[in-house]
Amino acid sequence: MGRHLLITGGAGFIGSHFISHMLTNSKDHITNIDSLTYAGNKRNTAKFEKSYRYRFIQCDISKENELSLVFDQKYDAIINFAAESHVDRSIHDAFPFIDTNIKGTFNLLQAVLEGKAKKMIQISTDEVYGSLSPTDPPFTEKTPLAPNNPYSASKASSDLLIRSYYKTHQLSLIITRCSNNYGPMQHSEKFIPKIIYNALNNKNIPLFGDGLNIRDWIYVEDHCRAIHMVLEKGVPGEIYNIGGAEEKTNLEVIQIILGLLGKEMKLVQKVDDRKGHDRRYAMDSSKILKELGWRQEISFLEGIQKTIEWYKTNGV
Ligand code: NAD
Ligand code: TDX
Repeated sequence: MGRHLLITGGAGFIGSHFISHMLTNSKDHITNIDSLTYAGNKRNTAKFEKSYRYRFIQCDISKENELSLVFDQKYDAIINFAAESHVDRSIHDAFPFIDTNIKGTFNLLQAVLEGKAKKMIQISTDEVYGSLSPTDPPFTEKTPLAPNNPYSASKASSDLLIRSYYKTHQLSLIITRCSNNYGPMQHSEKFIPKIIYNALNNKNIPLFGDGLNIRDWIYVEDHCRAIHMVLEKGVPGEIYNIGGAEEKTNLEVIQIILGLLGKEMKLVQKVDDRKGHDRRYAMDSSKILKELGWRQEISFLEGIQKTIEWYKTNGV
C-alpha cells in the first residue's frame, strides 16, 4: 500500500505527466484536483482515469469551500502544480494569477497547517529570479527574487508564503524551481507547441522582438523525475533548482524544429516584443545533482524529436 498524494493542477501539462510518472514508478494513490480552466484538459488524464489508484475531483484551489471537500482524508503530501502559467495572459489580465497562484497556495498552506497533509512541494519557476544578461552566471538557489511580470511576481509571492510557513510554523515544505519545460500535451499557447503546430499547418510563427532571448529547455519527464526525487529525499525548508542545461535562443529553437520538419525559415514572422520580456534564464542545478543525485537525461534534440512525433500523431 503506497502513500496518498494530493496533486493540484493535474489536468495541465506538467501535472498530468507527473501523475503518469508516479502511477508507473510508485505504488502511491493519487487524488488530482483541478478546476479545468482553459489550460486543463481531461484528455491529458484519460489514460489513467480507470486506475483504482487514481481519482479526479474538480476543485478551484482559490475557493476554500471547494477545497475543504477534498480533505475527506489526510494526505501524505500535496504537490502543487495548479497555476495560471502563461506570461502573456498575465500581462493582459493579472487577476486570475493573484487568485490561483497566491490565494490558492495560501489555502493549501492553511490545510497543511491544520494537519490535513503531512508535507507540500511547491512547483515554482526560474522566472522568479528575473532576467540574466548573456554573460551572467546561471541562477542559483541563493539568487535574489526579482520577478519582472505579473505571472512571475505571483509565483514569487507564493514562494515567499511557503518560506514564511516553514519559518513560522516549521511545516514540511519544499520549493522546486524549474526552467522551461516542453514535451507532449503542452498547451498550444506556449512557444514550442506553437512552433510545431504552425509549421505543420504552414502558418506563420510569431517571434517576439529580435528572437535572441534565451531559455533553458528541459524535457518534461526529466522535470517529473526530479520532483519525484525531491518528494523522496528533499529536505524541508530547502529550494531545489532544476534546469535542462540546454540554453537556446528562441531563433535557434525555431531553426532546429523547422529543420527537423523540413520547413523553411520564411514561416517566421517577427512581431512586437513582449512587454518586460526577460532576456535570459539559465539554471545552476548543481545542488540537486550533489544532494539528491538528479541529472537531466534527455537532450534537447532527443526530446524535441519525441515531442514533434507526438504532435504529428495527436495534434494540439
Ligand atoms: P498548465 O497551464 O498547463 O496547467 C495548469 C493546470 O492548473 C491546469 O490544468 C488548470 O486547469 C489548473 N488550474 C488553474 N487554476 C486552477 C485553480 N484555481 N484551481 C485548480 N486548478 C487550477 O501549467 P504547466 O505548464 O503544467 O505548469 C504547472 C506548474 O509548473 C505551474 O505552477 C507553473 O508555474 C510551473 N512551472 C511551469 C514551467 C513550464 O515551463 N511550463 C516551468 C517551471 C514551472
Ligand atoms: O508566440 C511566441 N513567440 C515568442 O517569441 C511565444 C508564445 C513565445 N515567444 C518567446 C517568449 C519567450 O522568450 O518564446 C520564449 C518562451 O515563451 P513561453 O513559451 O511563453 O515561455 P516563458 O515565457 O519563457 O515561460 C515558461 O517558462 C517558465 C512557462 O510558460 C512558465 O509557466 C514557466 O514558469
